[in-house]
Amino acid sequence: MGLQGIFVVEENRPNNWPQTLNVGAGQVRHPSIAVLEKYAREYDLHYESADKELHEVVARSANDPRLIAKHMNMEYDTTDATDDYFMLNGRSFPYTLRESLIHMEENQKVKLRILNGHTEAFALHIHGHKPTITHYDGVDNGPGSYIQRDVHGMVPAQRIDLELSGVDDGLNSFGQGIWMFHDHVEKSFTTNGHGEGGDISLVVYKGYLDDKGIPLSHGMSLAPYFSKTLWQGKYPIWQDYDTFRSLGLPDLQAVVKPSKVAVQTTPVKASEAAIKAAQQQQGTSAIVKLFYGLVMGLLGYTVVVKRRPIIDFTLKLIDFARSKLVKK
Ligand SMILES: [Cu+2]
Repeated sequence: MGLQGIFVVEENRPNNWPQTLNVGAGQVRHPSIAVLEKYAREYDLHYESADKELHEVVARSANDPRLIAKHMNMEYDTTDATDDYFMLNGRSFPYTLRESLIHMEENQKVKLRILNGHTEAFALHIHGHKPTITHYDGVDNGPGSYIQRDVHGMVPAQRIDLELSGVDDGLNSFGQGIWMFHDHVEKSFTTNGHGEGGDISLVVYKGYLDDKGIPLSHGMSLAPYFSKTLWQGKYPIWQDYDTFRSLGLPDLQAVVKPSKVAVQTTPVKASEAAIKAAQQQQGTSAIVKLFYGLVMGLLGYTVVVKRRPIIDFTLKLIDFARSKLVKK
């Protein structure tokens, strides 16, 4: 959380004019000449998360930097913090489907610049494709470093550039259609604790969009996802998959009782006898320990103070033993 963005430095070449500001959606509408020489399109994918408690801390600080600093550093505990919202280019599912799609065409290559702005690790998975990493934090380390794989892991603040290929050869692409892409860290496909949400979006091939630019779905409507009931957590997202009601009607009002309680919330009290026994044990052992401490202290003190006579006595003893041995 915080102010973040992707700052792209383009090659210093004549006519290499890039788009200077890319807001929302992710698609770079006017990529540089250098990018267009290799790719059909370019997308910025900025992943970010937000903790509603932190948001609340800042909101009640009246825009006063002193209050913000006090609340953030002394009240808000980062070690206990958990993110509640996971976004791709500032949007969470289903609004990513409206604004952060990756458009593909067969045999085309698309450039993706990805920033992990989450507070935790991130694992980008583009279904049906195996993209190739070309740049690490903006650095091209040469062909030996280009790695093609299924899931690209990133730690916080890392950036990678990927080449997404639409060559349908069972390696680069598994064919045209609609493919999900998302962070494989499970909590990041939730929104305020409800699934599905978070930073899920789709790679959509040409011909798989409706006239409004929304991905075509088969046998179901995406409309309920764009209603209030979804983000209020009142719409169980998979229920419409059984359109013929072959499973009967779900009993949404059923009361669920957990079979066991994982976390004890009521304090456990020890019996009177156990408390007495513990007190007795603690009492005697403390006095005994004190006595031992006193004895050891006195002994140490005596050894230090009377060290001269002790050393003399020891030397005499050694001399005596030696003289006895020599006589023999
Ligand atoms: Cu996946």
